[in-house]
Amino acid sequence: MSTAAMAQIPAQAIRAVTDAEAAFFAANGWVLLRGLVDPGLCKAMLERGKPEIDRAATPVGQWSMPTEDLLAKMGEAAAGGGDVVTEIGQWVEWRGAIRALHDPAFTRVGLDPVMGHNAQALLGRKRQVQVYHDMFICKRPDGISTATGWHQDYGHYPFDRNSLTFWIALAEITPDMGPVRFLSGSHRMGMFGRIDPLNEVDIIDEYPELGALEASPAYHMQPGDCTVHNAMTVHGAGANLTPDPRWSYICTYFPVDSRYNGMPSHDADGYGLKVGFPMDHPTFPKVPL
Ligand SMILES: O=C(O)CCC(=O)C(=O)O
Ligand SMILES: [Fe+2]
Repeated sequence: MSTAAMAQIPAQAIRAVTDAEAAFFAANGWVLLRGLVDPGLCKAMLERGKPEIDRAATPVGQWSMPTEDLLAKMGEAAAGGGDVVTEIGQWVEWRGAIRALHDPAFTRVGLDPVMGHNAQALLGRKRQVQVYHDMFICKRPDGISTATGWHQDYGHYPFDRNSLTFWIALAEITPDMGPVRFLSGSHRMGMFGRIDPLNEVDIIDEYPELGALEASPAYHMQPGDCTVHNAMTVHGAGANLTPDPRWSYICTYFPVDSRYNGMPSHDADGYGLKVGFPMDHPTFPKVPL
């Protein structure tokens, strides 16, 4: 971020969540936080992230790599401490701006103490949190990136506590760009397995009771607006049917007392973590420090 751009970002770049927002999150498993992040900081993140997306090795829209190979490739990069850009069909992502690169703009958001306090307020636990993963995401335009299938994040994470994800709009996102939607109350209905957006199982076919839940609106979002979802909340997104890319940044946090469960993961392999112990490694920074 240039010094001039940095100077325009206020010291308080993230606002605190309100009690009403925390109560909504507890009841529904997700919440929309209007104006969470300073728009100037979102602009800085967008400027830094856009060129990274062009590093995707796979040609646009020609994602054909088998899931295992893709995950292995991401794992190698992460275990080597590096960032990685991957085209996964539903989006193209740059993973590791904070964890691998300590990028100043992304770190400014993800490691802001207010984010840590917000995560605690929403999870309803007074425990410091740690960044699990962070991703700058582009859902490609004109339906090139496919819809994000309904899924629950919990089954993908190699630790034993509940966690949550902040999903921040970095540019205007209209309803037909595929903003993330949530099945309200699904966070209280148990585990629906590791149904991966990368495999083609329809979670609502598998668990018809989910079909009775109300889906959240496809919100029209401005830069800095954010949705947060509980790792137990079923969520998905439509394809981006507009000619403009859908730009967002995701940061996932887990409580510091979480224990590593040893499940292979391209975000956690290669750091010497011990099963049954906290994930006390600098690649999962603590917030607030
Ligand atoms: O950006 C999307 O379409 C989905 C994101 C998602 O699954 C997540 O943030 O957990
Ligand atoms: Fe997800």
